[in-house]
Amino acid sequence: MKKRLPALLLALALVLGLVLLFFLLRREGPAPVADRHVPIVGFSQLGSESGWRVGNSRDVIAAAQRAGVELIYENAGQKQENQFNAIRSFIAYQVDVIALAPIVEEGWDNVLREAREAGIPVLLSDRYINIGDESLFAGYVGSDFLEEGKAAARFLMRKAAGMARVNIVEIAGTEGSTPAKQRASGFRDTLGADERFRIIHSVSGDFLRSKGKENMRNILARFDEIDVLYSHNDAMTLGAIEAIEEAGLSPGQDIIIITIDGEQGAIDLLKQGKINCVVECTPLLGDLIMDLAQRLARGEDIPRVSHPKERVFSEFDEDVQRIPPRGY
Ligand code: GYE
Repeated sequence: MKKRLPALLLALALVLGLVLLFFLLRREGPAPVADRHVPIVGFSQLGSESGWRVGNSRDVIAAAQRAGVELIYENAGQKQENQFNAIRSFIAYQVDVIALAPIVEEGWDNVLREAREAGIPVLLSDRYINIGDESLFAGYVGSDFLEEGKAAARFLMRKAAGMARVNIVEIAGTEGSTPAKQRASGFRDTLGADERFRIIHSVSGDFLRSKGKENMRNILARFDEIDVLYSHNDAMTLGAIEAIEEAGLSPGQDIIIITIDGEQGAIDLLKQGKINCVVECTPLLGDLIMDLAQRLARGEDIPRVSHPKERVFSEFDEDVQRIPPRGY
């Protein structure tokens, strides 16, 4: 019995020493594992349909590198089914945050419920969704498309002052997508009850240059008196302008051209007088996305909606020739 006492004391001292060491290391030692963890973000991009989209992908990838975020990038090639697959793979991989640029508004309930069950927050970027339970996503970062449609109409009202009749053709974006829906309704809301403005034809060009050209060719064959082309994005506008020129008409003169995005190609045509108005929609959302994703990864709340600052470029500006390079 007596011989065991020193051994017990020694063991006790050892345990005390270890406990002390543990607390010392905790205070001054390396950061806790949770703080050192590099956030992993799974980004489901919807496709590569336009220069805007390509610029958006490039910007998100660069912003992730700047922010020290590990990015898993999946491009769905314009198919919602592929976005479902990407999200499910992010869940299997146990990413910290899912960033989703949804191609259309409907159909996300099931897959977002799966993300919720896995405890992974979802950040919407670029486009919005229509969903019964809005708590299935944490927030949205992207443009105010309704305002873009309104800005397009405000330009037209100014440009058309003194015109007795304004026949408009509209080439719209992907059916069921937020920008296509809201750019159409914002435009109509602002033109309002003024009967001079008549939208004589509206067709979807799926945000693709090739379909912009094809649609415009058909429109020119079918209608004689077109005063305005309102096109939902620059890619389709560039295609439509090709068709207008092939028909022997002068874009910007014979037909007023209003477009949305602000790609370099469209700004160049504004400078040449072939486009009359470019409503800016910036794809440079990467830094904003990374900032919000990092906050979500830390378990913080984020604003429900974040819009970037945007402007309108038009022939009414004094300094059109001095618009700096756009970067997309
Ligand atoms: O205007 C278009 C792209 O969702 C805002 O999608 C985006 C739109 C953009 O293809 O060029």
